[in-house]
Amino acid sequence: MISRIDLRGDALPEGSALRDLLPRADFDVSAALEKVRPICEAVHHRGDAALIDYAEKFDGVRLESVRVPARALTEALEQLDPAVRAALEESIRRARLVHREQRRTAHTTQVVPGGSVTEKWVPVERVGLYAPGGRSVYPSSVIMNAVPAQEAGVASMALASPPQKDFGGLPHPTILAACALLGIDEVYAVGGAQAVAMFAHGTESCAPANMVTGPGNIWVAAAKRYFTGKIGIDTEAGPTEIAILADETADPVHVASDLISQAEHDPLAAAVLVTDSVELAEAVEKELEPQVAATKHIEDRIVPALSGRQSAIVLVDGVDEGLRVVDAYGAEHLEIQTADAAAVADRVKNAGAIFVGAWAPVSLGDYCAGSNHVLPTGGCACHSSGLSVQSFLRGIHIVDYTRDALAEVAHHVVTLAEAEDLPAHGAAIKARFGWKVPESK
Ligand code: HSO
Ligand code: ZN
Repeated sequence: MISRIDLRGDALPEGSALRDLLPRADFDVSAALEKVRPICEAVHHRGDAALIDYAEKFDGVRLESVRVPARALTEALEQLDPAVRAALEESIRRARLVHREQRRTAHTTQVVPGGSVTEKWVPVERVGLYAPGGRSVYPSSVIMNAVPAQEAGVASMALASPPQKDFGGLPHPTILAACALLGIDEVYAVGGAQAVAMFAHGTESCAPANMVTGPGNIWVAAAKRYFTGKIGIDTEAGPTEIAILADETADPVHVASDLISQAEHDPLAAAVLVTDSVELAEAVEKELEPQVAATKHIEDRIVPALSGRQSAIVLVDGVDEGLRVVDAYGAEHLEIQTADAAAVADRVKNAGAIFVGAWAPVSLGDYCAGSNHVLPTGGCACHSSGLSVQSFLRGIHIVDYTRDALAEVAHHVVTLAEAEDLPAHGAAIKARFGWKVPESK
């Protein structure tokens, strides 16, 4: 069901050559760009009318209005299964604990007497959250997007999610209930690329947002790329990935179940086991069969995900080589199931999030660890981090210099301006000192 890549014996190649040996899904966002362009343009020019037409075309419902009435949110919360409500509340509580501590306070650096730079942190004013419908109705993702935005102090937040035919054209009731729990009262029944376009341009019923975050399919990712520059985004969010670095101390039952847990998301989801133990590799291969057979989304997602070219068991000579492999891969989620897992985890450089030891599976992080589950995919972990309070803040430098502090450094500014052939830059300094460069002290 899952292929093997044997990297034992020879020395591992360096950098991108090593990365090229590792499996990865095809997720070609640029090819989808051309397809979303007309949708983005239609929403720009025709506003709500275009959103209503696309809902009919893609979601099979004719909407009166894209705005979800407040009463639908209250009703969804009232009808929510009490156990699901309790679990969502606990997830929110833990996420708040962690994200609250990411808040930043302004800091002033006294560069010279009379010259200072303060960095203040200002939340993005308005954020649009996207929550997918269809195969992935994830109220947990609403939490993971909303909590850091709220803890950052974002004042205005709206959510869009596709209208569901089976629910009278409203977004899925658990998404609405999650919004109600989080205090999000501005909700739109709009899906896909159209939702990103609605937030980017604004329409008659929805004011434009400065930033759009949230998971979605390739069309949502393409629309985010289309509008990058006009709006801020979180990540383009490709298919989910789990990598597990394990040695002979790992329990194959846990390893197999964790690989399957993320394969469950998508036929393109990636499950990669990196191990120096052939015994573990064999035991995991054996264990996958009955566990896959006993679960739900077998043929449509798990089997294609595990047997796809994006998934593999990678054999390495030792934990050191394993670390090089997982660093080259840069997984969205990385589990360390080795002896002394914390020390091994400490050495990892590239991963969206790291899960240490036998009792911290990715499923815990997906829902209730307190950590964020919006994480970089596709190897982006080597340059980006997961969603956090920081994602919703802008650091603004405030430069404050006195006359004396400017005079002291004026000759350097003028020299650099001349070196760059920008004499007017230098003149802006000289104008303040009778068109002369003040004497350097
Ligand atoms: N593992 C997914 C998030 C998720 N899992 C939502 C369950 N629900 C990407 O991090
Ligand atoms: Zn998941």
